[in-house]
Amino acid sequence: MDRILLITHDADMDGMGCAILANIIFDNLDVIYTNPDDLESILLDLINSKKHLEYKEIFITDLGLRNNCYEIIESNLKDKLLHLDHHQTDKSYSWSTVLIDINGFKPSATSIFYDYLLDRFKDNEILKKDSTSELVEAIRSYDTYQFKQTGNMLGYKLTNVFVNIERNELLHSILERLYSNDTSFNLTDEEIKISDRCDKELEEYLDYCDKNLIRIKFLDYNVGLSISNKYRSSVGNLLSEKYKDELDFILIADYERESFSIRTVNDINVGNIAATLGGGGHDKAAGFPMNDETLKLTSPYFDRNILNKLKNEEKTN
Ligand SMILES: [Mn+2]
Repeated sequence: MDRILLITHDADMDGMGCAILANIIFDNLDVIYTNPDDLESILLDLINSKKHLEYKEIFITDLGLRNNCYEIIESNLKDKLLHLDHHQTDKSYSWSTVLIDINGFKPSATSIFYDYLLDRFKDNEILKKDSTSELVEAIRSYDTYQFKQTGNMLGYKLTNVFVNIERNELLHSILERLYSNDTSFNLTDEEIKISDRCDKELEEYLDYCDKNLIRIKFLDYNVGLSISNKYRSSVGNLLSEKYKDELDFILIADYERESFSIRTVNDINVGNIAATLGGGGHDKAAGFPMNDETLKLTSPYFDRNILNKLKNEEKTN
């Protein structure tokens, strides 16, 4: 019973960064990629099938614990499980370390897991390499939006690669680079090409969203409504920056996910606005569900009819 299980986030490089680090340290490793909504059923399956008994240690990284996850772990897994994360929570357990902000420094799951492993496996040569810490910092600064201050674009480029390359292929290619290169972490020529292509696509998409931005009164705010389903953070941040004097925030109607996102660069807490509409988030970035009540607030510019029409168009394309 020397197997290790890592359960990590499937959506981005921060979740995968934890899998990369675990691969460096543990030989008998299983990895499950998932999202916060599905975590509870994964834990229940693990316990009901008694598979959890096969593991010496279980790590959960980059996943906020929702629903009954805290209770399930506390009653069944607390002796062998460690939860390392950076998503807001009001619960606290001895087996859970959640770090969000340390005097303005924002950790990500990969950086928290890295610090933990470095402390526990002090002599691991791969972990100690500059190229490994460079990779960790790139992932952290992109995942926490601190790349705006640090100017570190490597995490952004890696994310472009992440959405275009099969996960295990990318994981092994990154591991190979960490094993062979001591001083710096570099993208391959192929990855640079992929990232440049994404840049160009994004630029065209932002241009399209800018041209189609609808000015509306939303609650009591002057708002730019973008009916779009891709790159919501880039769309929201860029358009809010461009129209910061004219528009309080950018509201993105994401018809694919059936949710609204809010982004602003202004001094407005959009997390509070989203909370009054059944959602939540941070002060500059938040979201709330698309339902009859919230659709009414953007009608007639965006309503059920437009939503259904767009979803049908998407299907036939
Ligand atoms: Mn993260």
